[in-house]
Amino acid sequence: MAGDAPVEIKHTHLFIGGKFVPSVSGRTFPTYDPRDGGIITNVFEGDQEDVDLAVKAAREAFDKGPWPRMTGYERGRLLYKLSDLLEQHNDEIAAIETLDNGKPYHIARIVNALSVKYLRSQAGWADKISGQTIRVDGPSHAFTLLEPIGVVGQILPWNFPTYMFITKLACALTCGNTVVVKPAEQTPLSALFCAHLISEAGIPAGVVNVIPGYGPTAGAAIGRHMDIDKLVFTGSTEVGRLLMVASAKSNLKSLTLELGGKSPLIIFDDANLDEAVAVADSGLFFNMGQVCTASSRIYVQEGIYNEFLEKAVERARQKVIGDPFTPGVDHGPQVDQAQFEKIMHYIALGKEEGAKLMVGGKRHGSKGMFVEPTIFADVKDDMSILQDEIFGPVMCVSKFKTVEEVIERANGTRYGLAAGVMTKDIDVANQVTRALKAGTLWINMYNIIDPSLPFGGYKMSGFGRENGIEGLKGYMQTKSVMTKLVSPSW
Ligand code: TXE
Repeated sequence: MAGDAPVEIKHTHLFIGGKFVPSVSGRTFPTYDPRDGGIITNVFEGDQEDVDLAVKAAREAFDKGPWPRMTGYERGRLLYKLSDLLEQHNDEIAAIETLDNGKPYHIARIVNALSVKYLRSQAGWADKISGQTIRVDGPSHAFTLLEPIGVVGQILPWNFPTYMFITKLACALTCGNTVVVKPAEQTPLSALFCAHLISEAGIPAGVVNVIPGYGPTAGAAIGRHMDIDKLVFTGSTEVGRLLMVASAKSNLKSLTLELGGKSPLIIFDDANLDEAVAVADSGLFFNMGQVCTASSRIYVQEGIYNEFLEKAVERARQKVIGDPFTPGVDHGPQVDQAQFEKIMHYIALGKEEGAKLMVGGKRHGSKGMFVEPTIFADVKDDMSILQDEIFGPVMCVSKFKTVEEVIERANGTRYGLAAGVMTKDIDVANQVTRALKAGTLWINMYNIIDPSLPFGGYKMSGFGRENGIEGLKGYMQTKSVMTKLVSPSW
């Protein structure tokens, strides 16, 4: 057991057909504590054969089980029960997440509570989603049925392990689908803990199956499976591309892809400066920069550029870095060695390419995956640190003069997940909002999300939307039905 772990790990098996089982191969893999790199525990490692078993269980639960057949009201009731259980166990789940992922414990508690809100919000739709009656040209009565798609594969990232697990389940289950989920190999523990609550809530066996394992094995097996009807993925653009190819080469399963981002936050001269500094700070440094919507390109208008930098640097210096279980710590370790090294590589590249290092830039301490909050100024548009997703605590600040100029520059990456604008001028805010190519736009705020709002990307940040009623549509298919009428229609 690594470090000082204030939570006992009870679940390390795969969860298939309502039971915790070992992997077919008997193999396990370690999951690491990012505070010191030590092994927390070993988890059974799923592969193709385990995915096959999980898909079989999910298929059976979909084709023959009560889940898609029960009324929406009953399904919603079970999901509310699950919400209550998740809420009751929030402290324990948050502790598991902090141990496995490294985010400060108080943040894990807040984010997990937010995911319960998402579950409740979606569950409320369970008995309200319905098709339409449609007037057609002829003596027919026509309507549409909204039906669940079937067995859904979900491949998750490690940055918000519980939130990702719960919010993706919320959409899929509300509509009556069954699922096979692969948590990220870095953070399998909280999903396995939640699996036992899924049984306890009375959600039938086989509706949710959890297969921890690696991407190229368990993940790829989900991607190419002939009996998975839909695939939902959050992760890198590179793997998103592989999954599209896998779909094309297997059964053309439909995809929702939420991929990387390099989101601009544009701060105009007239913005409230202190507020702008605070928004930029949390927009980038929240969760140690491991957020798909992180404001990783900050464009500041020339009139306040120097003052903004001064204040942003001061704020970054004040961050309390340390053990994420220690109260008062707001900056923990990155999730693993690979991410740590990726970030250090980009910091070196930033210096090499001529960006001005204002603060940070080093490892914090001598063990664990801690990176100092880092700010680069005078970053040019063609530098790698302004084009690539670093996914770490590295703020890149650039100066601009005019609205037209900054719109063009802000749109100048392959990504389009989110963007923000800080100004008191409503006309400028409207102009920027409409001109930016991004799935979410924030005005005078950043990184605030809500269960009712659809979420997803433009360009290479992916396609499809999650959450809200639009998110549910991605988990349903439409059947058109016509009935012959013997009397004329009106
Ligand atoms: O992502 P991967 P990684 C970005 C971020 C980060 C980079 C790499 O820039 O630094 O991606 O992170 C599974 N077939 N994001 O390597 O590999 C994998 O097991 C099927 C942004 O962790 O995309 C895990 O469950 N699945 C992002 C999931 O994909 C495969 C969040 C994500 O891993 C697979 C995470 C394969 N061949 C990373 N290979 C966001 N949008 O929030 C891997 N996986």
